[in-house]
Amino acid sequence: MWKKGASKNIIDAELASASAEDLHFSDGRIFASMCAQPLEVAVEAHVRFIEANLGNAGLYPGTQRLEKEVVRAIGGMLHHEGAGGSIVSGGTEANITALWIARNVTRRKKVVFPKSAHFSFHKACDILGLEPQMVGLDEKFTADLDEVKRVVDNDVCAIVGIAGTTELGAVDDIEGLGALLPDGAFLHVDAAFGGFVLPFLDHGPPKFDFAVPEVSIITIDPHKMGMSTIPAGALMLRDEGQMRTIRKDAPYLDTVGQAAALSGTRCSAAVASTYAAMRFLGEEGYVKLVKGCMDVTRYALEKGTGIGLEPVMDPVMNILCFYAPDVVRIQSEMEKQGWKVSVARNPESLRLVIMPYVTRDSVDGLFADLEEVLGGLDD
Ligand code: 0PR
Repeated sequence: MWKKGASKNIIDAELASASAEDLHFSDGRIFASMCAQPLEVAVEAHVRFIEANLGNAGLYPGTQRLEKEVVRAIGGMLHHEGAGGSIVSGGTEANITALWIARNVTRRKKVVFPKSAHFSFHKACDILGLEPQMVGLDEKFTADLDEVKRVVDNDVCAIVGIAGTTELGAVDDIEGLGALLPDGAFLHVDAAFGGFVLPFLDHGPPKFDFAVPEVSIITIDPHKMGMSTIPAGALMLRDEGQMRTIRKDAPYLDTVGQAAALSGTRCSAAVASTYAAMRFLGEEGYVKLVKGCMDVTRYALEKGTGIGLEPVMDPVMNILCFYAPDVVRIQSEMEKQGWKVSVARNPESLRLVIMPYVTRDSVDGLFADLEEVLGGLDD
């Protein structure tokens, strides 16, 4: 610990130097992040609500009202105006909480999810003492329904479907999973990434949300394609009453004396930030944003095929993967050129996430260097 405090100028210089070591979205070189550069209006909202803590909601009726409005807006976007829920720290917390609720309601143990599921489901099973039952993928890289059918039984607490897989952006057949749901089990949809993309696509997105009657809970992250600040995830429930199954007494709190969230102190600035982003963009703004991302994604697809790369699948959303030889080496060679790309494992491929800050110019730059790297692979 420092003995004496430092001046603002010194702190500012130290922070500036640390920040200069970081990569920034504005550099146009990051193709491996699922978080966006938050909107200015969202950053300002975040700062304004920096001290709010919905962990003690009684002190913050205004923030609480904003949270209700945000939840209602997201519910409407997901075809259920009456949905309940809360703003949480991100997809991991939302997924853990979803399975926590499912376990407490059903008192069952088995969770069925595709191997494309985010690793937060393994964390959730670990913490909650649930049994993961992983199923393989079909030729569309979505949960294999035949396998799901084989493994479901009356021990199933939840089936998980992914609406926008982390690696490929594939969307599981949520209606198909719903048809296989055993009585009383939950259908949880992880739309952490896809939730702010699918509703705004112009090519007839697959049904993934509360429009599918079996869907019980949805994870959707404002801090990914929602343009909010980190940490903002959302847990959306068809039946808000189920939140009571995770409620704990907290008699000293200046609220109803009960808390129903995994976190105690909650970063409520993210509520304001999400409100600001959604209010500022509106549906029209997101349609435009997603269209921009999809245009750049298709442009990148052409660029890739133009240099002889084969896409793993036609991109449903703004994630694009190409088969390539020795992808790990390509990734590290690209890193030497200052590009951050990632590697998907299922199947092994070069993965590009085309977030709103990715421009055609940076795509041009990336593929020019990628072509050189590919040419030099035999050396
Ligand atoms: N569900 C899906 C489908 C996800 O893709 C992710 C995160 C989560 C849940 C968990 O969300 P949180 O990270 O908000 O808890 N997917 C990315 C990942 O873990 C997140 C990410 C973001 C990765 C920014 C890199 C990065 O620079 O790979």
